[in-house]
Amino acid sequence: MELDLAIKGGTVVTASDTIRCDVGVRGERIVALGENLRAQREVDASGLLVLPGGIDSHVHIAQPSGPGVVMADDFASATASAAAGGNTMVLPFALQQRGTSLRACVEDYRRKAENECYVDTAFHLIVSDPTPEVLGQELPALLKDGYTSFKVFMTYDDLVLKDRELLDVFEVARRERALVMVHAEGYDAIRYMTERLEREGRTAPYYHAVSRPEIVEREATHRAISHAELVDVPIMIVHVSGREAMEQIRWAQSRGLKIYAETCPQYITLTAEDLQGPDMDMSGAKYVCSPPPRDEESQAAIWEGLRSGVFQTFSSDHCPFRYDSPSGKLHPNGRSSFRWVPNGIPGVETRLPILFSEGVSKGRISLNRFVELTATNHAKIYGLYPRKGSIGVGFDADIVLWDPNRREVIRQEILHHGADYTPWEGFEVTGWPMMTLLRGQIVAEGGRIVGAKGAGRILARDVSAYAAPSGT
Ligand code: DUC
Ligand code: ZN
Ligand code: ZN
Ligand code: ZN
Repeated sequence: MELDLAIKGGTVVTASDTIRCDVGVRGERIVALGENLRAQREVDASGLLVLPGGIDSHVHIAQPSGPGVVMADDFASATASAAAGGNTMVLPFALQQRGTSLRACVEDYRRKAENECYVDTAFHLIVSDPTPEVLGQELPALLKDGYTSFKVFMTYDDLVLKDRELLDVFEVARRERALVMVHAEGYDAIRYMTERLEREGRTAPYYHAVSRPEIVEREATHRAISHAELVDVPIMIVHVSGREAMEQIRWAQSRGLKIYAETCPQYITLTAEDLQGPDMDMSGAKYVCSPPPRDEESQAAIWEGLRSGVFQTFSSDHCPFRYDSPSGKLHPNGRSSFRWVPNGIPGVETRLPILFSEGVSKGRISLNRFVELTATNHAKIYGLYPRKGSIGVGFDADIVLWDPNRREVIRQEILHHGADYTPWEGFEVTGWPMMTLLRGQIVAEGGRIVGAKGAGRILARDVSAYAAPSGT
């Protein structure tokens, strides 16, 4: 068979297997796995791992984040950063702003992304205004158009859903087979803590973490699970930060409920202490994200959950703001209280190296589990499998060549995102992406972007088998 590309001499890793073989590509797809494949274009992968391109199913790009606040990435910079970090697909959010049509919001994001992306993208929706029109017509129509998952929030003034609204939204998801992602932190408890801290004059960025302790996340996680059980709908609890919320999820899973869970690099590498900065100063804002990072005991719990299967996905929750900017972390209002510091940190480019280094290189998880947590499960859960998420005949040739022994120090100056800092400045890793291929074409190589802007497509997704209710 005539091949366009052969990746030769590497070790192919999937969620279940590790095999020495060549990978043959014709057009955009993998058409052969075998020995001694020959092609017009050959890439020498000896000494390297041949992994499915990373899929990051939780990133925020060009999302409105409050008055005067601007996200640091557009679709071009975010997807370039993703590609340089070994990813071939990202799933950002199309956020519905209250009082507006969900469809109009989606079209708006599509316009921003069209002809801008270096890797493939597909949008989740964020439902913030579940009117009868949205629940009855817009959402079902969008789900049929391939937007098969959406996120809901249990906190934030502009986004929070009341319990009754959550239940109504869950019911639509059950009926339409959509996968719901839940941001589980309790609105009222955060309000209470925030006002108490502000009264006491405790307003530095560090108190962001104090205002959202684990109990706040645990309570909301329990409530989300209970509502999902009542309706009988599977849900994905995103960005789980520590032991307390995780125990709720484990409990639900042990009872046979379809509760899925995601965690992120910040919860295995950062702690609330990082928000203190050197001197309880504004530099702690660089680490303000929600939920906040916890402590070392929680990090250990998250590792246990990654190993034992409580978590299905490991995403970045890339949500970049510039630090040294009045439209970013140093927004003028943020000096009066942590409550006005934009929530989120950049991480789409560093997700894979951090999990590989801390997980695989340090012997905490297997290589196959790494692939499952960073690519395969994202494709399966979000309706992209068997097109994306593995290396096998028929899959898109979305591949990253990975050097398991390469040592790097994460530094802002080597990254491609639009932020002006990384929370992992100086963090040492073993294992690094050397080449990223999107549907058979090289997008990033040796830390340089060589792909074409606009080569990334906006994809529709299938309904996910993971979204099927357990009952009838
Ligand atoms: N939730 C996210 O998913 N990302 C950033 C901030 C937030 O609250
Ligand atoms: Zn969230
Ligand atoms: Zn309870
Ligand atoms: Zn997020």
